[in-house]
Amino acid sequence: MKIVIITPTYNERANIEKMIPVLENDIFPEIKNHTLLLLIVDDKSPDGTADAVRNFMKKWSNIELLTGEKQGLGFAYVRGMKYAMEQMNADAVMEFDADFQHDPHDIPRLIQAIDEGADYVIGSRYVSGGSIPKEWGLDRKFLSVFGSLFTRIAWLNFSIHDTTSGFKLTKTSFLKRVDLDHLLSKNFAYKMQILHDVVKLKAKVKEVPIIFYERENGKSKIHVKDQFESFYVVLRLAVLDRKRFVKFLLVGGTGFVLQFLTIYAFILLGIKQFIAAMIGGEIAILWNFIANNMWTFRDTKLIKEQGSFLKRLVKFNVASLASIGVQGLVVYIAVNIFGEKMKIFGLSLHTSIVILVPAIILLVIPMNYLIYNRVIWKTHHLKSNF
Ligand SMILES: Nc1nc2c(ncn2[C@@H]2O[C@H](COP(=O)(O)OP(=O)(O)OP(=O)(O)O)[C@@H](O)[C@H]2O)c(=O)[nH]1
Ligand SMILES: [Mg+2]
Repeated sequence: MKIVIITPTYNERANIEKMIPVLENDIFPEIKNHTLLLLIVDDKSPDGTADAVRNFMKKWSNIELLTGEKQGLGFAYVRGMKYAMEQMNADAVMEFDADFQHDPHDIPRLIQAIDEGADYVIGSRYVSGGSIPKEWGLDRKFLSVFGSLFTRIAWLNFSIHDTTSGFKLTKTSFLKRVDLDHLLSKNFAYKMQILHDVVKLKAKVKEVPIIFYERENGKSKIHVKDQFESFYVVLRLAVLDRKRFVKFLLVGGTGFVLQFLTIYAFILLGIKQFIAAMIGGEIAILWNFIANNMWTFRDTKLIKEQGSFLKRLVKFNVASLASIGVQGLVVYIAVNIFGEKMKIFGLSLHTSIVILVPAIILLVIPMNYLIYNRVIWKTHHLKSNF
C-alpha cells in the first residue's frame, strides 16, 4: 500500500528538523510491506519551516512539500489529503503532527492495524495503555476528557473512546467518499467531522493506544474558540443525523393535536363520544401516514421494494392498531397493579393517564419509529440514512 504521512506545520522549524531524520532513518525502514511518503503542508511559516523541508528533500526523495496561505489546521489537512489522494495516489493517509506530541515510534502499530483489516485507525489516548500528558493543567485535561465523552453521548456512539485525537490512519477508499469541500470547520473541529462521516460510511474502526506527550518546542496553535467550535460541530452533526427523528416527532405531535380537535368538533356536532374518538383516531392515523410519506420518509419513494401508496396505507393502519394494542395492554397491567386511580404529587389521577405518558415516550414512540423505518418505509435500503 502507498501510505502518505501528512504533517501540517506552522512555525515548526525546530521540530521538523528533528522529526524528518527520525522518520527517514528509524521509522520508515522498519515498515517493509508498504511504501511510505511524507507530505508536509506548510502555511508560509515565517520561521522558514519550508526551507528546512526543502533541504531534506534533496536527501530523501519520498518527501513532498505543499505551501499555501494559513487558513487553519483543518484546511491544511484537507489540502494535504486531497493532494495525497489526487496527485500521490495514496491508498491510506496518516494525520501526524510535527511537534513530537505524537510519537513517531507509534506509526508502525497504526499501520499494523490496517494490515489486520481496519479501515480507520485512531491513535487513542483513552483506551487501556493510552494517556494524556501529566503536565497538562486541570482545565485542559477536563476539556479533553469531557470533549470525548460529550461526543460519544451526542452521537449515541460509545464504541469510540477518543474522538479528538489528531493521530489517525485512514484508507482513502473511505476518505474519498467524505465531502472534504464542505466541512463545517476549517480548524481543529475538522477531525470530529471526518471521524463522524467515516464511521457513518461503516468503516472498520480500530483504536490503538498512544501516549500523547507534552509539546517540547514551539508554540501551541490551538485556541479557546476551537473548543467552542468543536462542541458546535458535534452538536450540529448530531441534529443532522436525527433529522428524520425530529420530523417524525413533529408529525406525531401535530397528529395528536389534530386528533383532539377532531374529537371535540364531532362531540360539539352531537356525535356520540366513542364514535368521535374513533374518527379522531383514524384522522390522526391518516395525517401521520400522509405527512410522514410526503416529508419524513420522502426519500424512500424511489425504492421499488416499497410497494404502492395504498399497500403502505393499509400496513400503516395495521401498525397503528398494534400500537393501540400495546397501549391497552400497558394500561390493563397498570390498573391491575395500581388500581383505577393513582396518587401522584398528592393528586389522585386515573391510572391510564399517569401510565400512558411514560409508556408513549419510552415504548410507543421508539416502537413506531422502528416499525416505520423497518416495515413501512424501509430506510435500510437507502445508502445514507440521514
Ligand atoms: N499548515 C498549518 N499547520 C498548522 C496550523 N495550525 C496548526 N498547525 C500544525 O498542526 C500541528 C498541530 O497543531 P498544535 O498547535 O500542535 O495543536 P495541538 O497538538 O492540538 O495542541 P498542543 O497540544 O497545544 O500542541 C502542528 O504540527 C502545527 O504546526 C495551520 O493553520 N496551518
Ligand atoms: Mg500539538
